[in-house]
Amino acid sequence: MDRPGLAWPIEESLKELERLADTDEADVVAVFTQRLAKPIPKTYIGSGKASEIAQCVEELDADVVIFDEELSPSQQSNLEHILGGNIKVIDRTALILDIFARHARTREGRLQVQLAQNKYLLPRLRGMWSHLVREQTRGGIGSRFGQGESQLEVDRRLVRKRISSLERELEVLERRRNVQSHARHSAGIYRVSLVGYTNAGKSTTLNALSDASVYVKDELFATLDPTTRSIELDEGRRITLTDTVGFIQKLPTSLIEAFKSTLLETRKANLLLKVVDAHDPHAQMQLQTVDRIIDDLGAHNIPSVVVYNKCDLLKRDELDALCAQHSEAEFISAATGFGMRSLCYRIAKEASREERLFTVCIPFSEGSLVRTIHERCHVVHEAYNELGCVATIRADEHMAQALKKYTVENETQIIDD
Ligand SMILES: Nc1nc2c(ncn2[C@@H]2O[C@H](COP(=O)(O)OP(=O)(O)OP(=O)(O)O)[C@@H](O)[C@H]2O)c(=O)[nH]1
Ligand SMILES: [Mg+2]
Repeated sequence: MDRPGLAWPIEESLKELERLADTDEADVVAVFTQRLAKPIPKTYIGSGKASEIAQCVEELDADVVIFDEELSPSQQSNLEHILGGNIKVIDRTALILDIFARHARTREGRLQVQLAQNKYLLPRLRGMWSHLVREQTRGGIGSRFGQGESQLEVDRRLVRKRISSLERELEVLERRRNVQSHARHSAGIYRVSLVGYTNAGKSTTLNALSDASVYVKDELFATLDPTTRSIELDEGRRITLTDTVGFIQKLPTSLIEAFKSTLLETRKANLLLKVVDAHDPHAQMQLQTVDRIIDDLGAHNIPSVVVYNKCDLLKRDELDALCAQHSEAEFISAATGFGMRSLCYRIAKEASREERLFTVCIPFSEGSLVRTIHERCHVVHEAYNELGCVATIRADEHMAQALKKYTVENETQIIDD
């Protein structure tokens, strides 16, 4: 529905909805728009438009009508009534939930999707009854709702019970993940998170920078579960790089709530790489959406670098213009390797901003500490004397505290001693 104040032009939003439908293996046979000042409370669209859709649905023998914005439970069932027959009416949220259900691989991912589905389902149970009964014969989009429960058992009480049990299970997994991420945090390793619009090339970038083999596909929401890899930059510094679920405009609130712990991991990063598909005509709108979601997650104070990916698809003059416009950004092609060295250099530069320079003297008895310093800090100068290894290093505050007892004012002090 086209109405004043929409963040995205309606045609663009509908094109994206088509891609979402395509990812969920549905063929789009017709597209309708309506210009209204605000939605009609009972049926979202006007009655004339609803009859027009009903007629087209019959002529084209369509199975599903997808609305680009979230419908209230009553709008959904009223529309089904008007459109008649076996037509299923779903909204963008249900479609995205269905894609997530297809793509969830890990236990945590599956539980998060089930939680989001059940939260979406709860106020819609009455309307869903007719869907579910019809599902027995039709299958397809939306049929993954209420997984594992017989249709007759689906009532509010059971769904509420399921929601609390999913929340409990997720809490346990979250605690476990927090212990792992705390271990990394206390090890003082610089953490970089890849964030960005879905399909921008985050996973491809992670694969290009590490030996990861994260699933990459030209479809929306290929990645749901976060992957972290430890990589060594040229100067010997170790960092972790995390790839996570992509963002989209109108990201359903039930999904944000269910994926909160995964999304909030972003807040623990030292640096955000905002990966943008430079070849997408809507790159800037996508970047704005990403920034809005980062704001909502409370991660806006984390230093960030915008990384324009897929530069191999740009013509030379397009790339030059983009570079001129965004001099602070990085320009890469994760597919061809273009710009990757510069990106690594930039990460190292950002990491060194949080660091200070100091000198330590590590006694010979603490040989393993010298190895740790090489792994986690940037060693500017290193020499050995009779006391041990004297190294001038760049390290973050955390590491500086951990090495406090070995810190010396300057190298001459050691030599004089
Ligand atoms: N030409 C070109 N294609 C790329 C590049 N980087 C990624 N792609 C393609 O873009 C598509 C999406 O890449 P992914 O790495 O899966 O993107 P993502 O950001 O992880 O996407 P989601 O996990 O779905 O949010 C795939 O078909 C990739 O092969 C690039 O630098 N150049
Ligand atoms: Mg991905």
